[in-house]
Amino acid sequence: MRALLLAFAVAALGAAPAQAQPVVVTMPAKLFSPAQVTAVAGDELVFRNSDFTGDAHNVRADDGSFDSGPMPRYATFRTRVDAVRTIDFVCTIHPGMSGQAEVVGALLVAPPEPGLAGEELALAGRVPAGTPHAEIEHQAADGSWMAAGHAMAEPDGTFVAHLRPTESGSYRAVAASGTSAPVEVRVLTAARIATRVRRGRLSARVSPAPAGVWAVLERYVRERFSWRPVARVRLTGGRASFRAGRRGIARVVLERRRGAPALATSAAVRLRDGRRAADPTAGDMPAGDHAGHPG
Ligand SMILES: [Cu+2]
Repeated sequence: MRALLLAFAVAALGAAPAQAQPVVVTMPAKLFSPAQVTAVAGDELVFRNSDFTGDAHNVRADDGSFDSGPMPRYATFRTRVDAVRTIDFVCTIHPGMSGQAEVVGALLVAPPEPGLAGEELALAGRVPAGTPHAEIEHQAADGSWMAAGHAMAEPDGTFVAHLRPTESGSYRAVAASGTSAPVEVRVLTAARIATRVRRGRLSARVSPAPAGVWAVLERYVRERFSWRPVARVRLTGGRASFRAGRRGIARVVLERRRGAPALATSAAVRLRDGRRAADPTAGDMPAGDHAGHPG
């Protein structure tokens, strides 16, 4: 079931065919493989007798909604599943040869890796082919579901919703056909970057340490009044190290890929002694404490 969901996610992120997707179950021996499948309402279940021994099989729904009749070797049986429900099916020839199809109104898949708070995350999913869009809902602390986003669906019902969650939580997709099972979206709290300067090297330590992130060394260029990236390394075990020299002001920025918005930015430091420096580009920001507020 998990592998199937991931396959859906990949399908949702790639090119989309313009029709409902087949959900394939093979019969490689006296068993259904996979024995548990998830289909979206309107999908086609496809059963294939792939048993090389030459045994005939069949497939019959317990609720009487389909019956393939005898299926010789290499035979295929297709049936559309429209209503949201759980269908138990068996091969009547072989005792114990059974499986289950869960027909859902919507599917949602969470990213396998946690993101950072505030970072854009893609949640792939599927609604019945021809459904124009899916709503994404987030579970609030009191257990109620709140609108969290919206995704346009491809003609085949696949969609990708882009969210910027700030904390871990449960999400689900909602369409006219029904609601997906909730998925857990994991979000790491905003990363903090500590820096240290020693003998012309600037070392950065990031916690919590996200996976698949680049650390970028930026130098302040006075003539341009701006920060400029000068080196870029993979963050490994939460650490990155740069040859930075001993002059000027530098800082470290985390990014998911080149040019993506910064996930976190360190304080600016003087390379001469590693002391914290005021960020020269933040000069117009209110700094320090105010004596008080009027009124
Ligand atoms: Cu059988």
